[in-house]
Amino acid sequence: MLKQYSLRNLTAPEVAQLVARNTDANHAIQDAVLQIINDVRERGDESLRELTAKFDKIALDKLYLEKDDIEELAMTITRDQQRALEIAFQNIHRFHSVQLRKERSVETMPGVKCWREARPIEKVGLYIPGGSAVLPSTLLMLGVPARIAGCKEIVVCSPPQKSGKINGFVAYCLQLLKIERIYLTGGAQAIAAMAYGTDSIPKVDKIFGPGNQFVTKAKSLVQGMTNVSIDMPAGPSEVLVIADDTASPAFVAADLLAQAEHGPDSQAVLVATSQALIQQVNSELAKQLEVLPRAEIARMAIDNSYAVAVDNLQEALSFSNTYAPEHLILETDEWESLIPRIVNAGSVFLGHLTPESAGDYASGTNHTLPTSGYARSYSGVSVDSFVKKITFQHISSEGLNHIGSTVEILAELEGLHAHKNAVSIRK
Ligand code: HSO
Ligand code: ZN
Repeated sequence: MLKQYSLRNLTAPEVAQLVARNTDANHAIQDAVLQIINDVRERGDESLRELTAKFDKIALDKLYLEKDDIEELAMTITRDQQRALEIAFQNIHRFHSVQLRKERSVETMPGVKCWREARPIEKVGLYIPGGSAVLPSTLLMLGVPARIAGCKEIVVCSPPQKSGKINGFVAYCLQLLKIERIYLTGGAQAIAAMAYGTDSIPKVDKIFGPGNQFVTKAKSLVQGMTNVSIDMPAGPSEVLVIADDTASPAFVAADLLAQAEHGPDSQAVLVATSQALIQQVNSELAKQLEVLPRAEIARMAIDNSYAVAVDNLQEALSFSNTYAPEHLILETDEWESLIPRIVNAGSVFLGHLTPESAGDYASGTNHTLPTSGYARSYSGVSVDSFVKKITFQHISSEGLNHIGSTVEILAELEGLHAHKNAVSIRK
């Protein structure tokens, strides 16, 4: 059950300790991941085959599936399941389409025109976690904005299933996205393959996608070791629920468990305005856990989680801002007045009828979000993540008259005479 704290009794260092997560203090994860990265870098496909045999228990000959296989697998799912994936696809597409807005050009001085234009990142790598749960929804969350941005090459990696293939849902999503190949590799080795390239797997410019602590560590490490960039450190999933006496303990428990079932390292934090509410949620957790197929995983995550009692919603929000949750759910009638006070959060779910699950799958917002406190400085994945913005400027002779002397003076004061001359010679 959730451990209970009272914010009033916690010192600042105790709060800091409570909100710290995913720290890898003795570098055990880093050391293991570094070994994998170096092996893939040196031995390419051979290393990928060995690591897939070791971690996924599959002996692969060909490291990818193509159009025909994908088509065949996609046909194994029911029409209802296809419809649900199509609706999710459409809503995600609708929400992300408006993100490609053109900026207007600005004349900073008469004749000096500056503007920005977006260009797609040419080669992107999408990591789709497998593990104990396969997440086709993640393929939609990454593939849709990549398509809207216009990326030329979309490389998708996902660990193979026991069958040595992928599941039909992932296959159907590949079809919706018009992606004709998927690479059968997972974990830190998939990240290394996309960062360095192997005979089978192309090197990409940017790597996207959530994963366990190993995948997240691999993304951070390759970013420092090559010229590849990453979307964000998106590690084990987490939620923070703020609840007051208008909340339904059953709804709150359901939301905490939806997070907890992701993995034993997931975190589900409850911030409640009374101890009594925490107790009610705890007994709901016990009840709902009894019938959950993934109860064992969820129980471990709940045991790693906690509840904090606060005196009022303002205090709750201040704790949440310190925690900087990936997902924040406001289960209170007062949700609207709290919005302006939210400073750090990846994605926010408002009111009693807005479960995180809606955003995880189908409402339209992206579910690839910053975890482990990175919501302090990172945004979730969007179309912006798949483009870079290039600035342009044009100066006319009128413009040069206006700006010339300013540049000459600034160049002179920095002692950079060639800079000054590049203006003077044009006058
Ligand atoms: N909660 C996860 C996303 C997900 N949930 C996928 C279900 N499938 C990270 O935001
Ligand atoms: Zn989820």
